[in-house]
Amino acid sequence: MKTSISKLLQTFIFYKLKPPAACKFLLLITLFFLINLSSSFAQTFPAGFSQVQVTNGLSNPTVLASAPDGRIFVAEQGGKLRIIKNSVLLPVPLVQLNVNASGERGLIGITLDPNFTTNKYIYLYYTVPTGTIHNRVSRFTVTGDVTLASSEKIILELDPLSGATNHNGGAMQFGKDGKLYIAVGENANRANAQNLDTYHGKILRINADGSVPAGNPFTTGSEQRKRIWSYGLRNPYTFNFQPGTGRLFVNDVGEVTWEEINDATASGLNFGWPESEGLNNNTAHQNPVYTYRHGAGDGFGCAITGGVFFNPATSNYPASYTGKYFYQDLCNNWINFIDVSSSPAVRASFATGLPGQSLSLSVGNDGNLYYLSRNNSALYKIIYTTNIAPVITGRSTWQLKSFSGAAGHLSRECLGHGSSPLSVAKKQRQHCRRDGCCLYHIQHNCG
Ligand SMILES: [Ca+2]
Repeated sequence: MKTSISKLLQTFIFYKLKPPAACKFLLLITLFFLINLSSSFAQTFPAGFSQVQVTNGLSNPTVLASAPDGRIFVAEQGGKLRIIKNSVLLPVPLVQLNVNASGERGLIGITLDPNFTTNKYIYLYYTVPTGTIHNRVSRFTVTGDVTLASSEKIILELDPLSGATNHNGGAMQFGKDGKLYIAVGENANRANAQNLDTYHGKILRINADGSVPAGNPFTTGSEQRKRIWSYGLRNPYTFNFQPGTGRLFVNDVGEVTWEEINDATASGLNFGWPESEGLNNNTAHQNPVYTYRHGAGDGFGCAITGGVFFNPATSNYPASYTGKYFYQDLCNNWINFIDVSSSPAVRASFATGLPGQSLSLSVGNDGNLYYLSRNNSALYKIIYTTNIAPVITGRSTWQLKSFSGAAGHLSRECLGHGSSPLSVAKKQRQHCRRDGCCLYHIQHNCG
């Protein structure tokens, strides 16, 4: 954070303004512009939106989770669960697991217990490196900024993996029903997706202790079958429940043509893989809510790596974004959103030119979108600031070295110095740029 901000604040322009003839109070509007050093990404956002790097220094990040206490947990593929606390990446991981991190394996899933504030439970999805290599879901208990490995309680052992190291899934989240939903990839064996006697290629629904809950679609047969919620999936790397409605959207990474966003709210649905992909006429298969093609450019891609309903408890984003489903792609460095109130869902652009290999798009407790970039080993948040045109009403020789702030409060402030000995009576932010730096309206006593 400190590094990124200092980089952003290296350049400014200030205006010298002459005082009016008669003045009890001089209203000084100081305007400055920053050269956006991240412009090499040529990022674009809607007016008022900009991106802030929260931290870098993450090693192959795979997924993030926001805690109610404000901490952000980021899983590193190699087995460390890192903590970002007050925008600082703590050097000591919350927990470090011994994992197999070949290909797409490793520490690839995290979710917090709905009662995390009181029970401190987190659930991790990782690849067990010894014996028969397989993915496992375990619960750990957090104590402060530490999780003792000895607190591990194994919740569910998934089926053995083949030699293929890809298509592991990993997403987990509790539903409104208090059940734990788990996304499992088909382990690069497409037949797994339609085989109800393997966990591979499925969305699972289990009790928090791993047992089979009431209400699943298949009530008899193998242990795997009884835990299946939906099937016909290839690599559901991420999914998300809509707050309030409990609507469940699963982002399924496609093969060579289509990426899918599937509505898995209802039980027992077959999303078609490998018999179909994208929109199709097979009535046995559930068509995606939205599907986009592989290819170059905004709206096209290679692998859907994040998707989230934008329904935060509070946010300063414009209300028009509430209820939209934001999603991202691994290859073309964009974030789009769809309006799911219409059918078919309508796509809209949101951000382009983002850092490469972005994933785990999430809504933070502060009402901002967050995501990870593997290329930059970094965590980003997307902020919105009101866009009020500056009005220059006075002049002075005040010099601003730099100011920056986030919406609603002065989160970072690097005050410069004034060449005139004026005392600031009131400072009010007027406008924030997309790079996170703001213009302030400064009223000071000139008498
Ligand atoms: Ca499908």
